[in-house]
Amino acid sequence: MKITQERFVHEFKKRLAEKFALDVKDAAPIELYQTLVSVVKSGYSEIWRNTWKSYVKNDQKQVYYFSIEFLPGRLLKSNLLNMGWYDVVDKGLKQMGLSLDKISESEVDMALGNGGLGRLASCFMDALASDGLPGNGNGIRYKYGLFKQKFVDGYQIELPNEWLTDGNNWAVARKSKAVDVLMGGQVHLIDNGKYLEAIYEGADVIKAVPYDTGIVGYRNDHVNTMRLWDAQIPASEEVKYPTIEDRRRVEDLTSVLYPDDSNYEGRILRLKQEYFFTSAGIQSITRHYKKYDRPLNEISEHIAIHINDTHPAMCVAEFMRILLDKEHMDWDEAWQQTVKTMSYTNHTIMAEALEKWPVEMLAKVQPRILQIIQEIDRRYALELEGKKDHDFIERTRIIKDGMVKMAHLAIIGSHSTNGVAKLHTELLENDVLRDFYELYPERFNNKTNGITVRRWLQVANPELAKTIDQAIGTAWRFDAKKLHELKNHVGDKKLLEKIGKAKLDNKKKLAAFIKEDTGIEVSPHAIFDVQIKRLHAYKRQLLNLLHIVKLYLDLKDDPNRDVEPRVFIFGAKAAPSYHYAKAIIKCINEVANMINNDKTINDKLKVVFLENYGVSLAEKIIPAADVGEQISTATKEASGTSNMKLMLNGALTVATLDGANIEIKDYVGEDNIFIFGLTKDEVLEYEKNHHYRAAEYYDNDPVIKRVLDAFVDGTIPNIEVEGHEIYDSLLRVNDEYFVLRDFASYVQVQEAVSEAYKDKQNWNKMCLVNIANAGYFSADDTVEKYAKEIWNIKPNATEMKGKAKDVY
Ligand code: NBG
Repeated sequence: MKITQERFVHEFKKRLAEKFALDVKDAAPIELYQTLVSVVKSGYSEIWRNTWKSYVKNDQKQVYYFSIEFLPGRLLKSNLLNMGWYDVVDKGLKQMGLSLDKISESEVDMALGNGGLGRLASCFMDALASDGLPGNGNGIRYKYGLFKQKFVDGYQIELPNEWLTDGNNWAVARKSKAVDVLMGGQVHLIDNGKYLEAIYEGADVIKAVPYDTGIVGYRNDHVNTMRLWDAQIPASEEVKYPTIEDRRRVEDLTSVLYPDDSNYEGRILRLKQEYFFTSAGIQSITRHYKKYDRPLNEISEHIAIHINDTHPAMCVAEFMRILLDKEHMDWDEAWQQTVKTMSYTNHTIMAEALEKWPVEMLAKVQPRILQIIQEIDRRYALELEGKKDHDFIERTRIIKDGMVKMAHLAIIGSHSTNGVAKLHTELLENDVLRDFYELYPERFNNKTNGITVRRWLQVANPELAKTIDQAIGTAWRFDAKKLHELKNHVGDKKLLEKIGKAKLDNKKKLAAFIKEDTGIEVSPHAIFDVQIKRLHAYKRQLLNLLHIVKLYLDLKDDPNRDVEPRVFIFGAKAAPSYHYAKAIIKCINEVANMINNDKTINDKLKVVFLENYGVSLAEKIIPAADVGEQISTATKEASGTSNMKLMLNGALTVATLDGANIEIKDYVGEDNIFIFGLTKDEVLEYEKNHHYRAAEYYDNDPVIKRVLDAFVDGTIPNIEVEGHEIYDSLLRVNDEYFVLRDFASYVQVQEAVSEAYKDKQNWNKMCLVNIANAGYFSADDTVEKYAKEIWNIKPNATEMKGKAKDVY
């Protein structure tokens, strides 16, 4: 829909009157927000319909991206930008005395994920649409998103995140597209003379209702769908659930994201969720496919199904179930189609995340799926007999010692397995999944992660985006790689100054937010040093904290020390049952209290831990960051994506040679990044030979000793329990993540950071080099590679990209 300022204002007022019987001046922010959403939605609804129709008309191959997490964040600004409406709406709202920024704050983040995995899925959704590719999301519509984090006395408290209180304004419920998912009970296979019929007895029938959200492509008249499933009770089954409690048992299936799986009940609920959204998705895909009378033995030429991490691995078995039980295909043909249709991404080598389910549990949740997995496993072992030795088969089979290994199911049942950064894929091939790589070398490939430059630069950092436009024009807004043209401007002092100015303005804004949110006063002229990600031992927020304590103790010794003032900013949630991570949060908060209230250090150090880290908070922090901390133990972080977002916004990275940091270093060059710490080979060597002795570092390095003692000798107040826990984890449990081993090297590189910051012009030049290279991590390009090399899907024939360029 073509929009002008006048038309927008007219439409907005009309809808506000219709919806709420209000004038602009009487409307509350949430009413303004809901009105704006309805205008925006109507602006793309026709394109949404047409996009879908064109897929059908052109019989286009589509990909379905199955992910147990999606973290879209707020959609308002990003939709406006992608539709090309941003400026018109911004001005129209101003004309009515309103502010887009303020209205946008009324939108509750759609926080249906934990961290990198979910955010990547959402960046990919945006990129699929912006590339004009036929791609659909498939996930769960949790009633409660990731918990809301509060700090009380420095401790993390988890509150429910009721994101649906005001309804979700973007999604459309499509009750007519509901499907039934069967769970529990028993199954019998009966030979009816023609085929084996699966008879279910005592199974629960759950109605899966899809909620569709339009995913608007960037200025290309293309809108895809993210489909999230809700669990309800089918009318036919209502009598089975007479009480509210009974009903709740069913509806709770989609209540919370990652129910606490520290107990049996939590684990079984999680497994049910996995089957629920997998089955609902596969059923709706096959139902749609059949509508057009296409032969099922060609289905892999028309659809691709992507298994995002192991949670949707049951796709393999569910797809087989439909082809075998419903379509009566023979096993070999069904298997061939399944393997050709499925592809899988691994997102971590941490053993805890490679899911395994007890056979007994799967039998309870879906006995037919267990049967099919057992048969896949049996045939797998049979086929390898005589070709591979016994140990190999036992190591790689799907079911072993009463456990079902979901990663093995995903690899054996798909034609592609990829890692998410070069190093990660190399580790999969040579170490974690070595056997499978030996068996199926052609299935393995790397797809380094990417981010959507639209949200993370154009929306989050309009100041910098404009500065870039002035230097190199606007083509980068369509093709992020073009940011590399900035490299021709490294000597442009005016531009460097402008980049510095944009950063300073963003820091002032963040400083104001910090003051309002926490009461802490920080100077925008200090270095803003940022670590934002999930709290996990391997990500080593603790290393950052030890360094902060060192700097503080140095200042206590000599308050006049010449140090570059720094503000350390943290954002992180810890899993509710992850005790150690919560102890680290408590310690960071207590160190922050101690430092921020100590007048003797003349504001040279500040520590700010912002509550409730999520996509929207990240959009405030990242544009203001000078330094990004990417300090995981080498080999442990599969890729990282905040590293990409931060560099894109002109932050310099302090990094170990881990995940995508290595590729960042290769692009920007060693002079424009701060590398420290053990390498992959050194870490692997330590892990193999067990000759690391953390205590030696404590005994031999007086700085380490002094810093660690501060955790247990009362120097840092209020951490009697947590301080000891951390001290013990490093010295008695021998420091699993080599924090002490990397400490000296970390301190050294941080000194180099402080030194570099003194020369502002050179610092800004380094920022520019980082921005210029960040376009190589655009999700648009990453997704294009998935499309070509894995899914074999093509953009819509009448791509609008070129056209949109002209109107910009
Ligand atoms: C995470 C990795 C990150 C990676 C994201 C996206 C999981 C299971 N894995 O390093 O830890 O960037 O996935 O690939 O959340």
